Amino acid sequence: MNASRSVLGLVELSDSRNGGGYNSGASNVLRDVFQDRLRGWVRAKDQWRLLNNNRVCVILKDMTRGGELELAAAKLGRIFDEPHFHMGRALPLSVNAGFAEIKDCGRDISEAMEQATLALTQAKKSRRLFDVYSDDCTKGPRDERELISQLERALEMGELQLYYQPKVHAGYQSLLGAEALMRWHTPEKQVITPDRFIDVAERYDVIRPMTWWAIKTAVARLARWPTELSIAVNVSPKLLLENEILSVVQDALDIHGVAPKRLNLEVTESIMVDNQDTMLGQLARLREMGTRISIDDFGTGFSSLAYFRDLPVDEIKIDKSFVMHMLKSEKDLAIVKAVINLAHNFSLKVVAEGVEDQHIASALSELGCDVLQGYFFDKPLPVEQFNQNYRL
Ligand code: G
Ligand code: G
Ligand code: MN
Repeated sequence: MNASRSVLGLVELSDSRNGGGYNSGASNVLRDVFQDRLRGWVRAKDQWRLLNNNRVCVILKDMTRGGELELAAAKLGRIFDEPHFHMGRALPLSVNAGFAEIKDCGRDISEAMEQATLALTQAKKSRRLFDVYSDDCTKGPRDERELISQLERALEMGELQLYYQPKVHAGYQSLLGAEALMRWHTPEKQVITPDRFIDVAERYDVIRPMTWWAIKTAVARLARWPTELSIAVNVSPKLLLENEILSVVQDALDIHGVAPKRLNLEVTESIMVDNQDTMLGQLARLREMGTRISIDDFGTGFSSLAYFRDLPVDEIKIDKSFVMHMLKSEKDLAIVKAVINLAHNFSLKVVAEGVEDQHIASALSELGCDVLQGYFFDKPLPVEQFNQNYRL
């Protein structure tokens, strides 16, 4: 593993200050100022080239992985902090940058160029100074151990956040609550979704403190939301093999004085694969405490009709793979209908996930589905945004 790397950066001067553009005289001046200041930023060993009047491509050589890129980006910000004074007028300057690692050292930079463009777009969209492109193989942890220690640190440093995706009443489309979905905001200002870390976290036990954190955070949130709203937290089946979850849930509810029925725990069907008795026992205890239990991703695992008879649960969530295509695929529609009817016969509520448009929402409502969740209503949102959208 090489300790250093070359990074391609795109730096763009924004020219839309004060609502409009600069006049052409000023924009020529700015182009010169832009280049002058960039010269104060790059090091002798770096290469750079003007792509157009307000965009440059930079190749930063020998960047170590220990935060050197972030330091360089911070310096870029400082260099453009001061406005430029032209004929007695202050011209504000502002830049955005996108960075990407050059994997194929020195030869083909077109891929890095594309990735840096994506990062730049992302940075502009989110009004950040810079963004760094990442995917599973470039940036990010080299191996699982590294990911685990990063996750442990992330938890300690408060880098994990719960995003909230609304669950709405199928008939009235009114807000019933939300599913809490974890996001990791890294110091490099990336937002990493759980598909990149939950599996590994489960294998290495760090899932335990992460889940306890999620439960406590969700319950604390419930204490600040109207009492008719609920929050669902995803719980890995293996945590049902131990008693600890019982006290974590009970303590959180007691501390915040939250009614247990407002906390929903989502578990996948795999609870029925191993250690059935233990898991069912724990679910029953959680339910006796008053919390609600949902079976998540229903239909994708080893679904068995016996679930309807044996599982101490309140709600079934039909997996989005059936819901998303139910208006194009007769078979998916048949599955959705069957699950709704069967669940209702056992007095279980049915949630459809993956509701992406109005047609699917109406169809589900007509089929008697109880609760809807999906991009049609909202993506998982940071809590501030959720509160704002739903006036909480
Ligand atoms: O938005 P989405 O990409 O958020 O979630 C991807 C998957 O990660 C889902 O299957 C979801 O169940 C899982 N997930 C999200 N947040 C958590 C969490 O807090 N704990 C566990 N165990 N799984 C989660
Ligand atoms: O816990 P579960 O596996 O059900 O997690 C829900 C996952 O589904 C999350 O990754 C969430 O971001 C995603 N999701 C939620 N609504 C939609 C949707 O309408 N369409 C798609 N494609 N994914 C969705
Ligand atoms: Mn879920």
